Order: sequence, then C-alpha cells, then structure tokens
Amino acid sequence: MRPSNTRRVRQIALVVVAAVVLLGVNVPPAWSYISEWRHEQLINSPDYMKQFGHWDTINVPDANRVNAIHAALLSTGKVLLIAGSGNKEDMFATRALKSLLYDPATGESKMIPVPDDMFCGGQTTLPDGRLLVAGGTQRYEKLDGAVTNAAGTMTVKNENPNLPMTLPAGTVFVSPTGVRYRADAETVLPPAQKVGQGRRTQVTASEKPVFVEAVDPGPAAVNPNPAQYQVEGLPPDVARNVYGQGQQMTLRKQDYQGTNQAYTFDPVSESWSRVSDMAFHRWYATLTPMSDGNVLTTAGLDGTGEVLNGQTEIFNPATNAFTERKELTHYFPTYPAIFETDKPGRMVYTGANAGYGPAERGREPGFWDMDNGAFAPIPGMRDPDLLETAGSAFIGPVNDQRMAVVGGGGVGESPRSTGRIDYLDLKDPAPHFTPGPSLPEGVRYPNLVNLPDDTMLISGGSRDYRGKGGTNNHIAQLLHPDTGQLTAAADPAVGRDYHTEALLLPDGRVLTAGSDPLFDDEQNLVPGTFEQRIEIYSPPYLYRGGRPTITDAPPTLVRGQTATIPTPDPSHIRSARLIKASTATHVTTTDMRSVALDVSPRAGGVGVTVPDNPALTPPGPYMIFLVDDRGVPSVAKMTNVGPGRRALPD
Ligand SMILES: [Cu+2]
Repeated sequence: MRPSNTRRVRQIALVVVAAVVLLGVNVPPAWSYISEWRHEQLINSPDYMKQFGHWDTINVPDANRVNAIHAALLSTGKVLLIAGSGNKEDMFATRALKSLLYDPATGESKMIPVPDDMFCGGQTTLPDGRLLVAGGTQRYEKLDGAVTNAAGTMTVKNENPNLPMTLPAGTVFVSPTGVRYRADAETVLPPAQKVGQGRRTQVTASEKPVFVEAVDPGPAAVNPNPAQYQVEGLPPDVARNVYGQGQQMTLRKQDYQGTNQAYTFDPVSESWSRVSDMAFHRWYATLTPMSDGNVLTTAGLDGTGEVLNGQTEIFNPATNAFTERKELTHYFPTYPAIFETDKPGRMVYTGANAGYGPAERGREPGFWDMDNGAFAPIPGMRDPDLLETAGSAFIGPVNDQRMAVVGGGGVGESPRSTGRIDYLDLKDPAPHFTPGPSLPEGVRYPNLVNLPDDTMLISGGSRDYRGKGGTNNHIAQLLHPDTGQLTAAADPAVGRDYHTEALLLPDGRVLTAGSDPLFDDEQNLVPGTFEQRIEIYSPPYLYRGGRPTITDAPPTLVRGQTATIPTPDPSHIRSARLIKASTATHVTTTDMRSVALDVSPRAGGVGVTVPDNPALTPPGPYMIFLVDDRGVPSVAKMTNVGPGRRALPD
C-alpha cells in the first residue's frame, strides 16, 4: 500500500552503509538509524502526504499537559480536554482536578480547574453551545487485597409519610451487634408514600442505596448476612422510621462509584457552572443530544458501584434540570452508544459500549422508542460478543442514515479483539447489519471521525485490553462510504489505547489525545504512563493545492431555509456539510454527525439549504464546510442550528 522508495534514497543509503562499514561502526544501530531516516524522508514527501496525509505531534507547554479523558469541540473552535483526576488516585485525593483549553488556530493553551471529578462522566454539547458534563467519580475502585475496611451497599428506608429526610455524607449506621459503618455520600429520602385511608392505609417506604464502609478496619466488621442497621444520632421517634438494610458487608473488590453532580462549561466566559443534580449517580454514563434540544441520559455505575438497572433521565437545557423517565428502563452496559435516528424519538443502540456490565445483559443492538420504551433488536451483527470498546458512528452524511460498527473486544479484561466493520442501513425496511471490510488488525478503542469529504478516519486503538503486551495498533485507515472500502492513511506516531479520543477541527484536521495503557512494556511488568502528547492528522485533501474559502457565514441557520454562503469561486463548489461540534470519550461520540446541505448557485456565493427534519440536525453549534470539485474542504466557519421545538414529522 505504501509508495515505493525513490532510487535517490536507496543510493544515499548505500553510500551511508558503505561509510559505516568502513568506519567499523556497529552495524545494526546504524541500519536502524538509516531506516528511520528513510522513513522520515518518505512520510514527509509531497506524494506520500497527498495520498496518505500526515501526522504532527503538538507541543503544549509542560505545565499544560493533561491526562485527556474527554475531548469536546466548542462553539468558539477551541478544544476542551478534560482530565478531572485523570485516572490518578493521588490527584483525586488532593482534588487536583484539571481541564485544558487548546486553541488549534493559534496553538495557545490554558489550564482551567474543574469543580468536581468529571473523570469518566458523560458529556455533550447543548443547543446554546454550552458543554454539559454529568456524573463522574465519587470514589475510586479498591481492588481485591487493597480493601482494609469491610463495606457494602445499604438500602436506606424512610417509612414516615410526613417527613422528608436528608442524611449527610458521613452518617453512621450501627449493626445489631454494635459495629459502625459510615456512608460515603449524602442520602436524600422523600417522605414515604401513603395510599388509602383509615384501616386501609398503606405506606410504602421511600428508599435509596448508599455505600457504607466500616469505621474500623479488620475482619470483625465482615457480615455475610442481611441485617437492619440503626442510624446513629437520630431522636428515637425519627429513628423508628428511618433505617438501613444491608445485604452483605465484605472485604471484596469495590468498584468505582459515580457522582450525581452535573456542570456546564460556557465557551464564551470559559468557566464552569453547576446545574441541578441528576436523579441518579452515574459513572460511565452516555449523554445523547435529541432533536427537541433535550439530552437523553443513560447507564453508568451508581453511587455504590453497581451498574444502573436501566434508569433513564432527560436533561432540559431550558431549566437546567434532569427528570427521571420511569417508562424508559432498558438495561445497558456502561457507555452505551445510543444515537437518534431520522425519526425523532427513535433511538438506535449499535451495541457498542465501554466498561462495565455482565456479558449476557444489554449487549444486543436495537431500536429504542422514546414514546413507549419499546426495544426492538437489530439482527445480523458479526462477532456480537466483541462489542465492548467498539466504535460506532453514522458514515457519510447523516441524511443517508448509514452507520458502521468498528472493532471492539471481549467483555472486561478479555484479550480478544476484532477488526470487523459491520454496516447498518437505517432506511432499509427491515434494518440489519451487513458485513463490511475488516481492519488489518483487531482494534479495541478505535477513534472514528467524520471528515468533510465524507470519508471517516479510523485511528488508534489496541489489540489487547488497554494495550497489554505492547499491542497498540499504530495504524490509521480511511473508510469510504461510497464504495464501502478502506484505504490506508499515514501511521500515527503515538499509540492510543484506553481513555483516548479524536475530534474534527474547524480547519479540517483531526486532533487525537489520551491513552491510558495498563503497562509500558511488552512483558506487562512496568506500570503504564498516561499518554499526554496531542497528535494532529492532516488528511490527504490538505495536500492538493489551494482550498476553497468561506468569507462569512450567518451565525444561525434555519431548518428548511436557504442561506447564502459567500465564497470567491462558487463555480467549483460541489457540496456543503454541517458537522456538529461533537464530544468524544470512551469510544462514545453519540453527538458526531455530518449533515449534507443542498447546494444551489447564488450571486457571490452558494445557497445552502438545511434539511427540514430536526432529527437530522439537532440544535447546537456546527462547523459549515464548503467542498470543491477536488474534494478539498474550506476551513469551516462556526454556525448554529436553532432549537428544534416544532411540530415533528412522523
Ligand atoms: Cu474511564
């Protein structure tokens, strides 16, 4: 696939070899030096870059390096990389919680502290351009052997129908034998529910789970049996109705726990604000933007480290509040890849996910109806047991309603992975997966990015769990939706496994960041170092000579209407794409989409018409690109598609 080396390079290499032999230099290192030099010559040659593109490592000051767990393109064209505690427990303990704002146009960067540990929260961009981050880390995991204090989940109950109850973090629960356990989070209990009157009165206690840990270390606090626990310090008349029910207190592994806090980042003031709490604690939640401007909030580990049992809530950006939707209770593993289809309220779950959950539950792809909660499986997926850490996305313009599911691995720490790409045509009367091409290697954690020429960059990933055994892929491919085939792209220099992300930039390049290997060596002996380098890919279209330009763009585009985009050479413009300012984390880029606009000639520019259907263009910030007859895109202008609160087509 690679172009052959030039004769000139070969001749120079021979001369150098002759010289090192004559000088008695150690030959193998000299060879490796020569082959590296030859490789550099090759990948920097104009012909090569024209065919395969080019990667550049970006230098940000040492003080501005972060463990990028989350990435978001903002309406200002800047990129926010969020670390939170960055999967470093000492950073969590000292509340050294970070994010980095990077401006790809100037190369400038600045650190912005984050108010809570957003590490492994859910994220998406809101219609008004704010970034929403919901959930994150309440507590780090404790592995088997590291647990010193017995702990478990307590169901806290309130049987009083007249009294709401808030038990602060640190509340102590006492076992029947006097052993004390401390709650690690606040518990808010509404009054019990009272139905009927007189003798027929029925009271149903309100209840919430909370994680408790023995105040004193040691096996004396282990209790394998269910028990009722009293709340320390409550007056006796209150204590009668408020108590804890524990199943087991053990010294077993304790999983990460989610927070219920949510924040928005304002791209203009470049600052964080807290919004209402979620109804549930969530770690590894998915946020999916919807055509009505609201945000579907699903999945995650709760405040006790358990996978949520399908509880769903909706964020309304107008009220900054979450509302539980009790009729929507499909069970998903963590970070499920859920997208809205072109039918408003009809979601598609591709089966791709990341992180936690049993192998036998919630793994089947399907359509999920927001009106009634019905879930209809989609058949035909190959390697259905290898969907954890798979990537999935719309391919080409979202108007075509075609998707791809790329790579993935076995559940948990399985060493298995696949290079499978399966396609899904949502316009088919009976949608089902069909086989596409295979990547040259098995890939967990692939980064997928829609480009303005309709190709999709697939980069990064590793063959084994978190890059074990030195298995980072170091390859990139371009997927062509028109032919369904792959072509090779230049190899990235930086390997990227777990906790990695990629975003399209307004200038048409792709930013990649993050990678969190378990080990730094092939023998799996040296603990891994978080990859802090940023690498940017310039696709082949940036090496074809001049680019079309957009001299101005309206700040807002209206669905169903035509706007003029001024450009000096409109006769060469063939297409226009709106690409949503999206977010990326844990192979979950549920807000990435490219929208094809109808293009028509106009004086001084081109007319572009936005599709009428809000499920193709959910409200929010977008990049608008004009693409010429050589497939070369302009630098994008940022614009906005207005809120979608209108009569929806069926
Ligand atoms: Cu994570």
